[in-house]
Amino acid sequence: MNRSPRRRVLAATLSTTAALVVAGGAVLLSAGNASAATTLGASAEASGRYFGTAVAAYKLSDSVYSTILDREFDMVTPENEMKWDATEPSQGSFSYTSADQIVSHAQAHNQRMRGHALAWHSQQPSWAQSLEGTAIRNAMINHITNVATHYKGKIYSWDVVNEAFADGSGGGRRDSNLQRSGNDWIEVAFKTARAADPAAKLCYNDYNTDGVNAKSTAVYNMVKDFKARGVPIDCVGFQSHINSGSPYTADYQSNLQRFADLGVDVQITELDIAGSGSAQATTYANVVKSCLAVTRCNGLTVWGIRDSDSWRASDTPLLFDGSGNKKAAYDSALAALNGGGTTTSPTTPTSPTSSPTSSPSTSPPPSGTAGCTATVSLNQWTGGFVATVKITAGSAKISGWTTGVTLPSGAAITNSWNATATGSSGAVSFTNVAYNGAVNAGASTEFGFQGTGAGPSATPTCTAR
Ligand code: G2I
Repeated sequence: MNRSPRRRVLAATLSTTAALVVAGGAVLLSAGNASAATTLGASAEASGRYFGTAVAAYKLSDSVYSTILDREFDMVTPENEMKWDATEPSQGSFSYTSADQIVSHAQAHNQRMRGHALAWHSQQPSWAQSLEGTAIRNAMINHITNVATHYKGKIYSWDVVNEAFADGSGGGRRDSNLQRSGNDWIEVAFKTARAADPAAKLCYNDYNTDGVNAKSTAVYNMVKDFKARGVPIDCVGFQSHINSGSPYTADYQSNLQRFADLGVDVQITELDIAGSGSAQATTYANVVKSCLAVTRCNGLTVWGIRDSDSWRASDTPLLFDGSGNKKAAYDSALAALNGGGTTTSPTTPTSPTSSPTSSPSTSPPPSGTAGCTATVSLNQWTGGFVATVKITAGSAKISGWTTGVTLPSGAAITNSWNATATGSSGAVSFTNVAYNGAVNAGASTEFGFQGTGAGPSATPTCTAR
């Protein structure tokens, strides 16, 4: 495999995280009880998800803050440090000190990173705010290329474009210098990010899109169009800043699901819920349950740790009080994570399922039996692809897996992660690495690979040990 040093660092980080989870699971099993995990991150990982938080670099030296961060969370979003004004304060001059500090902390504590945000009308440096037309377009492309390249291999998912749609009933784009550069600025941003870091999931992220409404439907139509035209988009972020003006609604889950049905992952990216006591706790549980009920909901991120860390501190919207104590909302979110069980059985693969004659059997074991199944989701562009393969155990825990894919003629694998590949063209098999072989009944794990040419079109085979 053509693995870069950065890729190895990431793989090592991920492996340690997963090993801890697996080890934890083994302990629980040997104890012979159904004890649930006791932290947000571990509980989310039991269903193949993450639980993250926004982090401010200057708070990492606060031991109350960092103790909670490292105990509870397995995903980190820099609250401001990766934004345009922070990373390119003067044109062409890049500054990564604060963001790098957060990435280093995350790597040292087995946490993955959500990158936030590459292209946004807000928090642009003053030099960019004054640009229009071709000048802002080229500045955006250069910015995305530099920042996504700097963090290549270290980012689980990027908020490539943030908050590009207008509020209200019109369902249109928000006016900005980026929008005035041409309606195609969003797809240009996604293509630029893909070229710079092909392995990162690329997300569109917005607020007031947390139920079915004119704004979320406008985003939905854009994602549908992007998928139809092959614009590289992998996920949609739902910020979920919930308060009386933007409440949790009964269609929260079905809204997530309709996006997932387009063939993208969904993520809760900036969760905070104004309020206190049991009302707040109930809403936290509802949001968590909604994510757990959607197979392609990868995880949740809260927008800060303690209420006092929140950008809306007076709303007391987070899971820990100002002293770092767990609130009722924390207990409720944790209980929902533990009660939510594992991800549901695999869905129909999002890739076409033509069956080349060389392809091995593609029939999964019938439900209710042991073994494993595999599904692949593909992001393809002219000349290349990234494949994410999800392995799901059947009705019994498995201790290892091997999955087979058949690449079309002319295609070749250039890189893979979280699995060991045998072969690089034609029939290729992937076997678990040390940390992700054990998969509990009904639970899932993921690995990925990247290649040139066209991606595999048939459902992968899966053999369990
Ligand atoms: O506005 C809330 C969030 C909405 N979605 C996108 C997020 O990126 C956004 O985050 C917030 C941060 O939590 C705030 O911390 O974005 C704000 C700016 O739009 C951030 O506030 C800024 C203050 O406005 C600045 O005065 C301050 O210098 O934080 C900066 C760094 O502390």
